[in-house]
Amino acid sequence: MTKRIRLILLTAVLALYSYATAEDGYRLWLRYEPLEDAADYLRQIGDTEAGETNETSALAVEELKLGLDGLLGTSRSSKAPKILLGTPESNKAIAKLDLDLSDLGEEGFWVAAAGTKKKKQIVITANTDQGVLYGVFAFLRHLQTEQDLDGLNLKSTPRIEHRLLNHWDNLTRTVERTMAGASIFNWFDLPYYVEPYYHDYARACASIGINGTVLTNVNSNATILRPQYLEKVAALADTFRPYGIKVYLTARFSAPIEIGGLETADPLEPEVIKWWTDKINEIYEYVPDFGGFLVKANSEGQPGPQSYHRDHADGANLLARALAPHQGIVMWRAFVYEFETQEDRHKQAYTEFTGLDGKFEPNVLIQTKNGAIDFMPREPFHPLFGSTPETPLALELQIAQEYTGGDIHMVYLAPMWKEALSADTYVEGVGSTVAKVIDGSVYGHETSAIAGVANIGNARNWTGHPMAAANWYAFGRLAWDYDLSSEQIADEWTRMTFGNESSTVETIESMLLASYENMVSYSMPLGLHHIMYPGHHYGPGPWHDEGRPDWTSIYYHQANEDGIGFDRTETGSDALSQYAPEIIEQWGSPKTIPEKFLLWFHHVDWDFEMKSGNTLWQEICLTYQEGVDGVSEMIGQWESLEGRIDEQRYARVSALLHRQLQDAKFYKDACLAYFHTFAQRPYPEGVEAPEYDLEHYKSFELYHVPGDPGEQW
Ligand code: GCV
Repeated sequence: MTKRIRLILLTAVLALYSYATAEDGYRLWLRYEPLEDAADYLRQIGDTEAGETNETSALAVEELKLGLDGLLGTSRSSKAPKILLGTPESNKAIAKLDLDLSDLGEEGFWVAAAGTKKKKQIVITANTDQGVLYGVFAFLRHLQTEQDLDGLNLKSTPRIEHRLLNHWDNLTRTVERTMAGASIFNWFDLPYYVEPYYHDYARACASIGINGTVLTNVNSNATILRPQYLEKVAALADTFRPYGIKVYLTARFSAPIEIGGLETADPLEPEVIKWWTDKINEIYEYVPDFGGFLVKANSEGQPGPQSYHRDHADGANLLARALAPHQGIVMWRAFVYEFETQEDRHKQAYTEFTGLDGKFEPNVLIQTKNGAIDFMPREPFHPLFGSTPETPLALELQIAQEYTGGDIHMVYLAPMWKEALSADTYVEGVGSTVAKVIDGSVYGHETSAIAGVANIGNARNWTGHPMAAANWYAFGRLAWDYDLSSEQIADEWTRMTFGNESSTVETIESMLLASYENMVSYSMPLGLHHIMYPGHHYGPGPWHDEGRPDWTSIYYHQANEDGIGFDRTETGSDALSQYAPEIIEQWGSPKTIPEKFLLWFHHVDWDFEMKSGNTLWQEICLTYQEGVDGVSEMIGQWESLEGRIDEQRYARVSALLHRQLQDAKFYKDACLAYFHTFAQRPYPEGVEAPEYDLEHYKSFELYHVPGDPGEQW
């Protein structure tokens, strides 16, 4: 072998080695790296005594071993307290403890110090094996984040029954509005080849309590319902089942025509009813625990019952009746609006669905986005929440960052979701929060659901941006317990993902927690909304005025020489009247509305005096600038971590933050240059005036933006 070949071989081996050992993000928050205080924990954690009965309990045992071996090393002292793992049925030692598990339900868990002073034990138990698996993840999280074991007592049950990811994944493997690569679902290879990473996906979901997944895009055609595809769905369902994850599909309303050979999809036609009943029975033959359907109907070009002069209740009930014998549910989306109608888009879903309240079958939930327009960086909560006493509402959040910087910007979304969840609808008095509407407690509904539009693709680290995994994590944690704070979730995720070194943790947490407000400030501050670039939605387009009015920007910001903002009070579209009187009173005046929603509900003079004493124009400019400065600060914070973060993640986040800064500046400059044409007032001190004239920003185009549906068909 020549010297040169030896060198090449050596380089290749080294490259392979560094690839294999690199911190590529694949393990997400389940890294189980050795703990600094391992010795201390080892005195308190001994062998595991498990009751093992089925696939799920075997997973719990395996996960616990994997976690403990990673965090503490593989040897355990026989003198240290034993871990008793299992249900009272599967583990006699736990049965002997005679614990009261009556408040844990089907999925709750209890992880606690047990035994006597002399014979200490740790018990991880639940009523079901699924609960035990959740308990294991909770225990490992406790250790991974270096929490104390003294007085260990983690008892938790989920607040919401169905906690789902919604994949906007097409069968072609493109993914709508996600930038993390192609779809993780390799349909062509299924069912013959089940990718090993499907297990890792399910495991990650289970670790944060997600218990369902909708595999297909709400805009998908009906192909998924063909037998050839149902076989593939069954293979995924079999893989996910042991992790407690049910599969759901989207149901294209015109399926009876598209794949059934019928001439109509009219929900009241007997042949259509028969077709769906047969189809649903067939699905259950493939997937006995199939969760049900998610449906986008009569929205953005999708077919639906209104095409046959029927209403949404007729459509949803058609599917619900056929699913009911199998315990399946229908999540019928409230995201419906038409451009033919003159009504403010903000008002349409409320008008539509409050009118149908009481007409839905009990296994129908109306799945409603957090706000009435469309996952804008900041929206007031959707007025439908609390307005359908007879119908359970599911909350739909978007984990994918369609309007919040794609997969390029570091934006931790928990604060946005907390804002929606904790918003008070006042429908049944103070404290009727959106969270309590969706968990069913406000109106006593038994079924409850929450959905997050997934930000996952086949990127090696699942979410593309290393920090975007925090949003997947936060969604799951909030779906389980919406009372967790953004800070706590950020703390857990950071420690699990980057380790427990205190200044690293503090720095990353501070970046995460500032990131949401920064993004709102540099993109759509003070209640501005829907001013993004059309089509791909990445970057600004406040000038956009072509095509469907309700898809333009000018429809929403209404800027003119007098001022800016959408008047949704009595003098305008009156969308505000869809909220409770307490809200109308507070939000009805530009003087009393929280300024973060000002331009959402009011058309305000450029010289309107803000709480800060600035004029509106000055405040807009200063807020945009603050957002940009916030990103610069994040860069400084990140750079302070150089050498303390593995190179691979350090470099990727660094590069992305620099791009984010450039984008933030562009957003600010483009919007200010455009709004300045109306405001015609000087830029206040402290604000960098746009570098170029408006034409420069208007003429800038991005090509082939990932996730843009315009690129996919
Ligand atoms: C899946 C917005 C998005 C669409 C999305 C739609 C929806 O309009 O831009 O990509 O379609 O919302 O939620 O149905």
